[in-house]
Amino acid sequence: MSGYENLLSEVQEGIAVVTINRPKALNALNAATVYELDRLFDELAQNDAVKVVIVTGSGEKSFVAGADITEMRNYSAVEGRNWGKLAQAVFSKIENLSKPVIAAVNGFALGGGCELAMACDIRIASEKAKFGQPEVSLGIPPGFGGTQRLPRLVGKGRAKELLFTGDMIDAAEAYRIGLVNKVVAPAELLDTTKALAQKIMFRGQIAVQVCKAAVNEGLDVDLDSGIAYEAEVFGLCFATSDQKEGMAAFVEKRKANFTGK
Ligand code: CO8
Repeated sequence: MSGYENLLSEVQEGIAVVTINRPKALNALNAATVYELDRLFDELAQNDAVKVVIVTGSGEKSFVAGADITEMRNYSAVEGRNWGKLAQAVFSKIENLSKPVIAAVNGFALGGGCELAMACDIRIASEKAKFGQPEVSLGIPPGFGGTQRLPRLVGKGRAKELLFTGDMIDAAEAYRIGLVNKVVAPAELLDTTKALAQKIMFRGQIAVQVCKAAVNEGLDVDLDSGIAYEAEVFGLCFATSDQKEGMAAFVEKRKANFTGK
């Protein structure tokens, strides 16, 4: 996966690590980077060698310090709306990628950076990570899904406090309110995230994909519709080799050898 100016990516043993790489701007997302994310996630979707994706930021200081303020400061209303729509579409693509996506949050995850982390399925944070939606200090609301994904993750009251104040919170507080799944020492961040990716990778991949789709689908509809969706996909899994293998392995008291088929 080459030809990217602001992203680094490598695939090793089924795990793709995508690194946002604009260290001079604390990995802020300019339009070029968002277009690159769009293209890279299309490639990751197509690449059968990739089972789980990790997203992180380059350097020790920042995951992503938001949208690039210098680039958007003179936007017109139309340009602002188009910019928001572009990034929203790319973040939805990440959220709905059939493979699990884990954010390894190594530092500042502010504005668009916090929104990028929230578009991932799971968030592991370094003790040095800082989260926030500081947009109101710039005279704008979040525009990459923050007003929608934050309350879904931490609840309405906590989300509104973060959105209205623009305050930054540290990793321990992010963990306490359910914004991140786990907090680890900076030096352990990538290894811990890779270990989680590996654990998920060795489960039945179709079942994992179905769990992801059912959770995403279900949160947008009423409970009965979500439950009905679950029954359909649950049934469909009985047509897979993975289901036969998983249950045979249980009965035969051995480890399952899933093929993702
Ligand atoms: N955009 C552009 N450049 C940035 C950004 C950014 N978001 N963040 C940091 N930088 C640059 C700085 O300008 C600086 O560049 P230079 O060295 O050329 O002066 C360099 O990165 C290092 O930054 P600092 O010197 O400021 O580093 P500090 O350690 O002093 O501070 C902070 C780190 C606290 C992270 C600080 O840089 C900061 O507050 N950054 C801005 C954070 C922010 O407000 N993010 C939200 C941006 S808005 C957003 O994401 C909205 C998304 C939705 C838009 C929707 C439009 C429709």
